[in-house]
Amino acid sequence: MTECWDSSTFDAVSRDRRWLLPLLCAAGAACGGPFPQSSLRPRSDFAGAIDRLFTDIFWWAVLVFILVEGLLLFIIVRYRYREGAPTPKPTHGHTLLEIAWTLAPALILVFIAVPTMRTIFATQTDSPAGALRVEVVAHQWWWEYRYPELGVVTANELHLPAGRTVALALTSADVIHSFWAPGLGGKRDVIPGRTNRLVLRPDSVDTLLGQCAEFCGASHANMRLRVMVEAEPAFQAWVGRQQAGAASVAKGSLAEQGQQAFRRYGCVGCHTMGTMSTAIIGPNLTHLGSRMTIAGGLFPNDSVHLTRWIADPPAEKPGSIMPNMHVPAGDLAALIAYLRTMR
Ligand code: HEC
Ligand SMILES: [Cu+2]
Repeated sequence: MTECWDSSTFDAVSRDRRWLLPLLCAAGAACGGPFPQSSLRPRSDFAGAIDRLFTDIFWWAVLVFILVEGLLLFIIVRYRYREGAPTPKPTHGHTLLEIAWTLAPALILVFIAVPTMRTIFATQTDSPAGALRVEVVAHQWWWEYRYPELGVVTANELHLPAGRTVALALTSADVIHSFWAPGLGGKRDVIPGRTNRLVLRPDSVDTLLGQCAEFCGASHANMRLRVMVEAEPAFQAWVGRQQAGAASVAKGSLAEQGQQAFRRYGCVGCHTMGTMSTAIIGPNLTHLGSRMTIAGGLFPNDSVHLTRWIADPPAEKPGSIMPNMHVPAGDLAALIAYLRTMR
C-alpha cells in the first residue's frame, strides 16, 4: 500500500487530511483492477444488453433511493420533537396515498421486467441461420467444446470469431454446472439430460476469462475457462490447424516411445488422440499443444506442469477423475515428449 502514493502526493495533501490516504489507497486496491472477470466490461451484444439493463435498473434504484430518503429526511425534520408543540395527527386509510404507493412500485417493476424478459428470450433462441454452432459439454472439472459443422473438438479454451453470431448449446456429462464468461454475458446453467442455449455475438478481439458458476464438487473452483475471441482470419487459421490430423512422430524417437506408452498405460481408454483412440472421458489430446492451459485452465501448458499433472493428477487437482497411473520417470519423460509433439 505504500507504493500507492509518492512523496509529492503526500506533500500535496494538507497535514490534517493525511489520515485519508490509507483509506483511499485501500479503496483503490479494492477497486483498481485489472478485473479479468468483470461483467461491467461487456464484450458481446448479450453482455451489452445486460449492461444496459443493469444501468437502467441502477437509475430506477437511485430514483427510489432519493425519493424515499428525501421523504424520510423531510419527515424527520418537519415532525421532530419540539418543546410544547402539539403531537402530529396520525393519518389512517388515505385511499389516494395507498393507491399511489402500490401503483408506483408496480409500474417500476413493469419497466424492469419487460426489458429483462426481452433480453432473456433474445439470447435463448434456437440457432439463427448462419450462426456458428458450438456444443459445450461440461465435465467434472473441465469444459469440452465441439464445433459440429467444422469437425473440431477442443477443451477449456473456446475460440470464437469476433463479429459473428454464435449459438452455444450447453449440456453436462455428469452434474449441474454453469457456464460463465462474464465478458460474454450472463451465466447459463449446464444441466445433464437437457440442452440450454446461449446466442450471442462477441464484438471485440480479446481473451476473456470465465469459470464454472455452479458448485459441482471438489474441484469446482478449478473449472476455469478461456474464450479466445479472434479476428475471422485468425479464427479460420485456428480451425485449419485443429482440422489437421495428429502430428506424426519420428521413428525411433522418444516421442515414439511415448506414443507406445500412451497406448500401454491405457490413456487411450479416456482420451481421444487422432485416429488412435476416440474415448471422451477426458479432453481430446490430438492438438493438446495448441492450448495455453491444461486441467480446466488451472496450469500453463508446458513440460513442467504436464509432467506434474501426469505423475499425480489428484495431487494437482483435488478429486481429479484422471487417476494417478504411477508412471515411472522414464515413461513419463517419453509421454511428455509425445504430448509436446501433438500440436
Ligand atoms: C480414467 C480416465 C483417464 C485416464 C486413464 C487418463 N486420463 Fe488424462 N484426463 C482424464 C480427465 C478426466 C482429464 C481432465 C481432468 C480435469 O481437468 O479435471 C484428463 C486430463 C489430461 C490432460 C490435460 C488435458 C487438458 O487439456 O486439460 C492430459 C495431458 C492427460 N490427461 C494425459 C493423460 C495421459 C498421458 C494418460 C495416460 C498415462 C491419461 N491422461 C490417462 C482422464 C483420464
Ligand atoms: Cu462447478
